[in-house]
Amino acid sequence: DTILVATRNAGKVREFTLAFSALGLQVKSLADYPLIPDVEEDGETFLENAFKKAMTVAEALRIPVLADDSGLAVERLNGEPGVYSARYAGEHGNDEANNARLINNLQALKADSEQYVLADGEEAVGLSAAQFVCALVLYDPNTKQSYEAVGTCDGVIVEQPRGNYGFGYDPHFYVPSYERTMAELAPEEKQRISHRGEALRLLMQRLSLGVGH
Ligand code: ITT
Repeated sequence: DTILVATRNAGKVREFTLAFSALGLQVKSLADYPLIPDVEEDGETFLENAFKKAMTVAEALRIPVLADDSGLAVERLNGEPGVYSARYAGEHGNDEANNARLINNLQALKADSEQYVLADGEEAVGLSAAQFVCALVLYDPNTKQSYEAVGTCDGVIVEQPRGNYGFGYDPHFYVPSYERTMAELAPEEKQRISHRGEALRLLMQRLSLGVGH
């Protein structure tokens, strides 16, 4: 069996593939449907955007679709970049440019920084508390039912990037309880504590209980 995730983000695809393989499900993404146009993400919340992505693609293909809208909310930036996380450095930005903008904006505040200990005994300069958010919507075009879930993960933005796992803002997202950045956590570990992992577990619960809209 397969499940279609309406995303063109390769990092998300890797994480969903890992999560769904445990359930014997194969993941397809919009990389397998190059003719589906990009859905404009003009919602004010992660859930609105996830719903729009899931419904648009599901109605076009007439099959159930899962969509993920996610991002980073940074306390000292009043919740930015939020729903603009993917476009923080502009429409044609990439992870590297987004991370550079994030660190520059925080350094420009010249706010007090804090020291955090890393697992190898090194110290990291913490610039602000932050939260990852992931909104998931599964939409079934046959019943017009949708199932939603939101997961969060708390951390600290650190100045120096560390780690090679993950994607996006992971190298700058320090998880205090692990004394590592999200990019230093193996995929299975990230899934256990991440916003996406939490949202997925909640979604599965709601699906099995039939709690949809
Ligand atoms: P799709 O809309 O095609 O799914 P996208 O990359 O545009 O892909 P979003 O609009 O949801 O997805 O933007 C998510 C942004 O937040 C993007 O910049 C990601 O790098 C970042 N992000 C989301 N989840 C993350 C995670 O687990 N670790 C690091 N960064 C993450």
